[in-house]
Amino acid sequence: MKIGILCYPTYGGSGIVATELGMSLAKKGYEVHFISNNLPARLDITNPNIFFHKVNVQTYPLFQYQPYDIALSSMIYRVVNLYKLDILHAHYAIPYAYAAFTAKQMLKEEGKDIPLVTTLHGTDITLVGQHPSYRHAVEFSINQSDTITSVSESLKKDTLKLFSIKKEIKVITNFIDNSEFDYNNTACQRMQFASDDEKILIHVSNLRPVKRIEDVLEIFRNVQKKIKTMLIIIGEGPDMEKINGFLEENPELIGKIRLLGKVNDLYKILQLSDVFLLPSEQESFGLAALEAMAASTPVISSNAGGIPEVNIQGETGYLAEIGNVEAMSNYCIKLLSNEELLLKMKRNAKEQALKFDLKNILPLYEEMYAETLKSFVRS
Ligand code: GMT
Repeated sequence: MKIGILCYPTYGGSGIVATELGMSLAKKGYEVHFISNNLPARLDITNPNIFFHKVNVQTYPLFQYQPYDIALSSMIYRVVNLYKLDILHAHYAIPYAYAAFTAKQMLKEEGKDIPLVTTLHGTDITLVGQHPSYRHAVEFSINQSDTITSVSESLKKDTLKLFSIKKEIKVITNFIDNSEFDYNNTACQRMQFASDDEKILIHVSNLRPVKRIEDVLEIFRNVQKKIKTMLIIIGEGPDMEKINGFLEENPELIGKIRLLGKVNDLYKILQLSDVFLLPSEQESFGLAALEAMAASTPVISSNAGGIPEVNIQGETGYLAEIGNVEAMSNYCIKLLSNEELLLKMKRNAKEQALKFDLKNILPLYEEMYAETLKSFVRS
């Protein structure tokens, strides 16, 4: 089967899921064509079954805004024709499902067609998709998809509440390849960040306002008053300034917070951490929490969106209402001050991550492709 994957190339969750999915399919022998404006961050282009098609946006003095969506739909149309793709898989409604619909219309003019799967990832539904500038186009392109998938039950519920969707939405959760976590050398690498008697809190995100970095910082401030702790923050984004502002107001914490930006060896750093913090305002699934659990790191989070489907209260970590920094700080202190509890939760976190293993989720995507193709041929 030849699959066209349309996705954001950046470090965000939707791009990561799309890339990991495509690479796993390619390893199984599928021919996978990525179409995006840049090479996806984690894409291993050395696999002969993987192709990358860069969308070039031709600039022109008359354009105030560069027409990416037009260039994208033209590229989808060309790749489908040139490489005889069997199915298109759009990750994120804007602009991918929308541009794929336009490409399908171009193909229909020539008596051809291709089935379209759209995977909803979160803020395309709950945030940006709600804006009047995009709402109708988002609803339209979701309804024009042959198959719709969502990454959690919670996102499915939100989509049905916020839009008028005429088709069934199939839930296929985020996944993780547990075989990528290797436990060698974590002790020696840990020394680079913390002393033996110090605990490590970690937060990984694109530092958008929905991630509530101010809560992460406040939790850390409360915890380190009771327990010797340091905080690692991984990622870059618009709320970086809030961290700098916090450090200006709390100069005594400067040496205790390490800002690592974007890193290549994320999994290694997660493995040497003690607790992952995810106090998000919105989170359709929380891939970052799953990555932490796969590294045997328990999660203290908000109960936003799909997080409770991944982080189980009192088992793999703790959850509190969005913004309840006090509760999250207390949970953190409780966990870090009880070695036995911490060890148990680390084990539980890993067990939970195994349920979302690639081995279990990849077949669901394969079945979904097969069913989509079957009903497309019939219709
Ligand atoms: O969380 C982000 O800011 C990135 C975002 C994206 O759209 O790329 O991630 C979303 O998709 C991920 C993969 O399906 C989910 O695990 C994240 O929970 C979801 N983020 C939000 O809903 C805020």
